[in-house]
Amino acid sequence: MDIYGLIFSPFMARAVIAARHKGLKHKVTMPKDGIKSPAFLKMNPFGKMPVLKDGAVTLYESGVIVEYLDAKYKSKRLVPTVAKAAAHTRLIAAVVGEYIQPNIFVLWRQMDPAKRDQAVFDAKLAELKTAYDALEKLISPKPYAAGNKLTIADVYAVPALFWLGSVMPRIGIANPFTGHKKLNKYWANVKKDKMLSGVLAEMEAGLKAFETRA
Ligand SMILES: N[C@@H](CCC(=O)N[C@@H](CS)C(=O)NCC(=O)O)C(=O)O
Repeated sequence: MDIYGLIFSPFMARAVIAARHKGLKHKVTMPKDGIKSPAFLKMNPFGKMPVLKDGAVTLYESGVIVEYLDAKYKSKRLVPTVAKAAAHTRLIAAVVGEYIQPNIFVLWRQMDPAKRDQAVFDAKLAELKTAYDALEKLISPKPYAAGNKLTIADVYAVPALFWLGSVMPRIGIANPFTGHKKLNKYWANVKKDKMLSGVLAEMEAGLKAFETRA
């Protein structure tokens, strides 16, 4: 299968983590004419990454891709079958997807104080803090976000926390998890996981290349 895009995109990283967790053979590629080319727009009319091509199936939207991979390739399930456990993993994913990732992007785009709408910036920072307070209550780093198995909670949390760790020091918040014992422990656990730390290294290199591009 092909996953189109650049891995430093958190949405892209969700798809890649899901595929790698399941041991699916895949290629991560940037389409040669970019994501706004007519050929790419045929696969995703919004011209955004990721796009998954799995045989005759072409999909966009990271959440849909992750759910598709989990439904089609049933080993190493990302969403537990028991309703309560499933809801718990999805709740963590939702907090990350709705309240962490979008707010980090707003802060990233407004890192330069001269180009900042301070009221928006402050509101997004406050919402972000509420979100990781919520996450601190929800996660149980044993060692993964929802327990002893990697789930959809990690698929969402790992890329978002990578972005959090990259953006926050640049706006003067060295360790956003100060006072968040479980989040600190979780992040240390993530770095010990071979597959996840490999993804993080690729995200780091990708973000650096993007930010220093000519
Ligand atoms: N809701 C989409 C968001 C995808 C998205 O915004 N991708 C960004 C990369 S982080 C993108 O491709 N942006 C390029 C653009 O909008 O031109 C998903 O979950 O897949």
